[in-house]
Amino acid sequence: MQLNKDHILTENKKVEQHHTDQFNFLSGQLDKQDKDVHTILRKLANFQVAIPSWALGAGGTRFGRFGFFGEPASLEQKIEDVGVLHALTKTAGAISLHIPWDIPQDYNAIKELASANDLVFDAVNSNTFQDQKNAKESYRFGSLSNLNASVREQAVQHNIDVIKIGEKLGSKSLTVWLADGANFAGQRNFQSALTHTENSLKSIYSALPEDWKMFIEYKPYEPNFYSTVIQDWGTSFMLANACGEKAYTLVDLGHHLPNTNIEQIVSTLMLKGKLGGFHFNDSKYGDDDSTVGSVKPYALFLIFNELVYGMENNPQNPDLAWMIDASHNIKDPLEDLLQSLEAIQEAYAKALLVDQEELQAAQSRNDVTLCQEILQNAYRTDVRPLLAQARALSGGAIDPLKSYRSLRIREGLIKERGMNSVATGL
Ligand code: AOS
Ligand code: ZN
Ligand code: ZN
Repeated sequence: MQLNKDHILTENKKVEQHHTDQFNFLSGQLDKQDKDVHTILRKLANFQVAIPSWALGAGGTRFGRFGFFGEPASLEQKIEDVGVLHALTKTAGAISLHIPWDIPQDYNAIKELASANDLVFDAVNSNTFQDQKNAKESYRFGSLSNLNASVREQAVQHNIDVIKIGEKLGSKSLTVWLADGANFAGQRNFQSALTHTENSLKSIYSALPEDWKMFIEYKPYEPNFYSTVIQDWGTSFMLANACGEKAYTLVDLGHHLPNTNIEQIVSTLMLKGKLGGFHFNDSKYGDDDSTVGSVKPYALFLIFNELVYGMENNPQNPDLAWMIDASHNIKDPLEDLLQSLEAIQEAYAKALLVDQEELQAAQSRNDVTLCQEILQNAYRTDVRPLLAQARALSGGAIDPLKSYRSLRIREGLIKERGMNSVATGL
């Protein structure tokens, strides 16, 4: 199912007049506030977010999985789904693969398909949280942290294999998320688990190509409910420092205990030049994988405010790898991703509206009220016409979700793949 430009242009025609009115009104307002609309539009168009291969089918919980009709059953179909998202939004120009769920059969064909869909390969993800068929060792009691050297070696080797697969596709980074931890108090010696993990990560790091980065993701709990070896940003930061300059911390929004000040974490890591990757989602309780911006949009804006500050003021921090990390039951996954992409761009656009100089001046006068006003004024601006304009200028849809529905894309996918296709790797 490939969307062509005419489909999108026809859809845009239907809403063009309304959009133009909205956009002209907003850009007139922003002009009066001395905001550079063109620069904002350019930044929005350049902001590309990777889609993980596992977000395209319905996920599930241990209580069940309710598949979604027309799910992609192969890597090719996953790439086509991301192609649809990118054609509509022009902001999803990358796919992130998970190995072994997404091992390509024919590398050239996969690369050609990706480039036909205008996609590049983002970070590759290793998997040492599930036992693989025919594997010699089991990860039941951990992988990189395991007490048994031969389990650790298998897990290290898997990560090296993943790097090799990524190299063939043109990926430039490896994301390591470890499920390792303990379910019961007293089960593991914390110090030996951490030491083994550090040494294993160093072995993986030493196999990293010169122009690659390694992202170390942290998470406080789940699937282990008593302790997780890499539980927080501090542990990840420490391990990244121990590995070397190509290793970075990865922040996943769902991986924090309730009310954690994530914007402050982001700011600290960027100051130290160690924020490498970002996984977007939203949550009410834990790693809920809810649609980005659906529960705490103001928190997302505050995080973006720090990201924008860091991108402008911290040359010591590299460009970030942005990704949506969600996989949920119930909704059409593509519609969910369209909503997430919109929420990300919305928070970014609002953060770009914050007058950093004015904020700094208010901060230096300790004018607390004004500081808050500056942030809230930006947050309360309805920036959606900016997003639509940026998309339209790049050839995307003015209203991606409406177009998705009116072009009956899901119906087309069901026709092609059937009602009961099952996404691989879930
Ligand atoms: C797990 O909770 C992490 O968020 C991972 O980044 C990712 O979701 C996982 O590797 C996919 O199963
Ligand atoms: Zn994640
Ligand atoms: Zn997660």
